[in-house]
Amino acid sequence: ARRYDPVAAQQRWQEYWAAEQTFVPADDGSRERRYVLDMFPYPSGDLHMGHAEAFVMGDIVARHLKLRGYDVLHPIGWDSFGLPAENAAIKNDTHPAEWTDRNIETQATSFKRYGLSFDWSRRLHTSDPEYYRWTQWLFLRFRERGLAYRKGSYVNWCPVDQTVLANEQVVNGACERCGATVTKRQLTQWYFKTTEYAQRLLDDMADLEGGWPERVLAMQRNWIGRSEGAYVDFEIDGVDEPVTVFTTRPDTLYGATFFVVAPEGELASAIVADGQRAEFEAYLERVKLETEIERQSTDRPKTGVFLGVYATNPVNNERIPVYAADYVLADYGTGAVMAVPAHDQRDLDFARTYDLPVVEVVSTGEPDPADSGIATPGDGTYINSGPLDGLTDKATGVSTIIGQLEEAGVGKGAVTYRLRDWLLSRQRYWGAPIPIVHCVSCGEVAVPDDQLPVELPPLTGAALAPKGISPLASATEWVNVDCPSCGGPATRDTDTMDTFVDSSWYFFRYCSPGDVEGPFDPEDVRRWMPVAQYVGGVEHAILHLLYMRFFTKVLHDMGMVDFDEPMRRLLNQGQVINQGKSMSKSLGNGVDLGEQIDLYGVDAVRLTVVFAGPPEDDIDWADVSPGGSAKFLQRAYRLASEVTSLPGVDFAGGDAALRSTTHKLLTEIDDCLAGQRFNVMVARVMELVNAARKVVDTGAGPADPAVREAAEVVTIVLSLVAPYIAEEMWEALGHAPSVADASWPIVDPSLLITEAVTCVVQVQGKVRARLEVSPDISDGELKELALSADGVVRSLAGRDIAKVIIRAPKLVSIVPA
Ligand code: ANZ
Ligand code: ZN
Repeated sequence: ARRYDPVAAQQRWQEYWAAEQTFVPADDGSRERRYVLDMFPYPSGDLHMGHAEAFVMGDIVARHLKLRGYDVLHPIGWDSFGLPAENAAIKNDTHPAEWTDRNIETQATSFKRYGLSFDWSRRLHTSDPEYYRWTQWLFLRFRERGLAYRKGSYVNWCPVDQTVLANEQVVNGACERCGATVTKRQLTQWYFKTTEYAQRLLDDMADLEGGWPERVLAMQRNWIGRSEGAYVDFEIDGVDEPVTVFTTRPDTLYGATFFVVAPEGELASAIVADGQRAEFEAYLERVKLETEIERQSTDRPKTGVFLGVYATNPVNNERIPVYAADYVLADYGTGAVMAVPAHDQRDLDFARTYDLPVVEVVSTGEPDPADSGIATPGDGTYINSGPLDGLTDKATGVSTIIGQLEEAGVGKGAVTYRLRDWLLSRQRYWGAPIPIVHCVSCGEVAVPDDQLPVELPPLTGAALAPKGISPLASATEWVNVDCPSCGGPATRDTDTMDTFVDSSWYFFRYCSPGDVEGPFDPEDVRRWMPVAQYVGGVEHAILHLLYMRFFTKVLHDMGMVDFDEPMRRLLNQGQVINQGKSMSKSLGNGVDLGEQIDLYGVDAVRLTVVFAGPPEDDIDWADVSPGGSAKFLQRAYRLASEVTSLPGVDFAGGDAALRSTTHKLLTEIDDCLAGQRFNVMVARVMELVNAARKVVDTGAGPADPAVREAAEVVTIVLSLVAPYIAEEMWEALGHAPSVADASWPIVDPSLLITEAVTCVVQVQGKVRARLEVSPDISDGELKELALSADGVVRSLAGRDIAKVIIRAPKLVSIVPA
């Protein structure tokens, strides 16, 4: 038998697939369409083991659907804007495109070698002007709908990258990209109004149940963070308008003993009494240096400053002191809280530090918080609470107070969300310029559509170095333009968009590559979308997956797409680790994908990744055996190359036991594919190779048609995981290329019945019938068969039955009355 040579096969089939456009969908309506999508890569160096795992999972799904007869769209492109390219350009005194394009070419070559069934004709790069023209176009459409706007506020600032960050990009108080501690800055920035879609983003998750991992849905739900409660208005001395707080516990209003506002909000500096201003401003300076995480940490001593004014509690007219304290955040709720120290621990800690009264209004049976220092947030009996006294039901307590507030016109029931508007301005170069011009007379003016794209001016090297303002500001010729509206002198907006904007719509573009009329043709999208299967890392559970859902909903409201959710199913593959740890340079435990491929071949590496465990689990490279995978592949190849019957031979005459094994394993393989247990699928293929091997070596021999049937099933199923060797096997079996164009084998249910067992049926101890039955027949089925058997019916001759003893599958004993 021939041996399989991975290197030659890899070369040969890559060329074949490209020349024959094997993986370019027909898109002619002759077959049902399916869209399989991998989260597109960021071009940071060559592909690594993580890519090897992620992309093989999507490839299995795409190849399987194609073999099942679907017209499959499986595109690839690059998320090619972003900071690392810019940092590399500064270091090497080049343009970011240089680093970007070089890495893209490296990755593209590796993707091709890795045997992924991509349609290369739809390839896109988000940094191409022809792509970001439409990113800008979409920004303008969002702005027309009031969904993109500019406002000044304190924003997250990365002191190393010298740019602002969205809340989602701050992880435990640190910059998601570089790990630097994030600080705050007052800046005027562009935002997308994600908050307007908060409730829909929550509600539509119902459609994703079952298709998306539960933990991703939980993370999104948590991030959106819906809270129910009430707004309550408090009069404050010397302030004309009442100040509103958001509370989840309006039922504890009688226990509010002081009032707290966020130090950095506008309110604090507006209401502070003159005598307290100096102290307040000193405090504010300190707070600005704190990180969000510090401010929200519960075990930190509470700090704050009295503002010299009092608020009036609307239900009992009690006057309570007003403080500014850092545990109240400016951008949550209304930036002001009524403090109920008896039932909120942060308020209690603050009250104890500043010697403020603690009034219990819910008696829970636990010690009085004023003595214990432990707040009691639980249920109990209302006390010291006017009309609520004696009541025990919290829901009634809440609704009673809300009713009272609404009647008096000093509050109302309310819902708030933790989700913030999406801050999309970045003070960096390598992103899509914001297509706005600032004119002295006209203000903010949109760049007209026919002047898009606003292309980046060609800056390189030191010109890109972070300086706190966008590098684009230094490109004076680019910045200074005529106002599109009045023709007067104006300047371009110098910020670029967060790269998450680019990745929020790329999947639409794949449906209409190269469209010059719009970001995509709605007709093309209607044909292909929603995406049947999306594959990518769980690190995107919040950022990307929330933003792209938001974009889809806006496009829906614009009438450009007719669905609300773009991805029906989501698979989060695990990570590849080594020796129990993430691979890293400092640990020296990195495994190089290219080296593994050189050593074992693409097929063996892919098979190893798939066989290692369920797709969602992490793979420890220390526990796997690519050498073992390579050996198995040689066994599979040998089986196919030894088959001597001809293609098209009638399988019916083949070895019955092997045929039954083939169809049983195929049933299980189908189940594995449906449940995405690809590792178990590989185990079943291995069993099938062994079963066929036995028949070749010690049974009917290689000419038996059942051996061909088994080898063909092995080849087709293996083509999902190990596409190169599968092509060679398909050819060895005498078929015309390519196995990617074969049809998925169909289970013959009649072959699933395992060797029948003979069941003896007795009437009064005498054998009256023998039945051929399945070994796993149920008692009920067996009884029915036995009672209707000819010999039994004759022998009973209409008599009643006293008793039927069933010992499935071998014996039924009938006792007549
Ligand atoms: C009075 C009260 C009594 C509260 C009580 C809680 C318990 P969630 O559930 O996370 O939405 N709060 C409101 N705005 C805030 C801000 N900007 N910064 C810090 N805290 C703020 O939390 C809502 C609760 O957090 C609100 O209900 C308010 O305190 C506080 F026994 O009001 B509560
Ligand atoms: Zn103007």
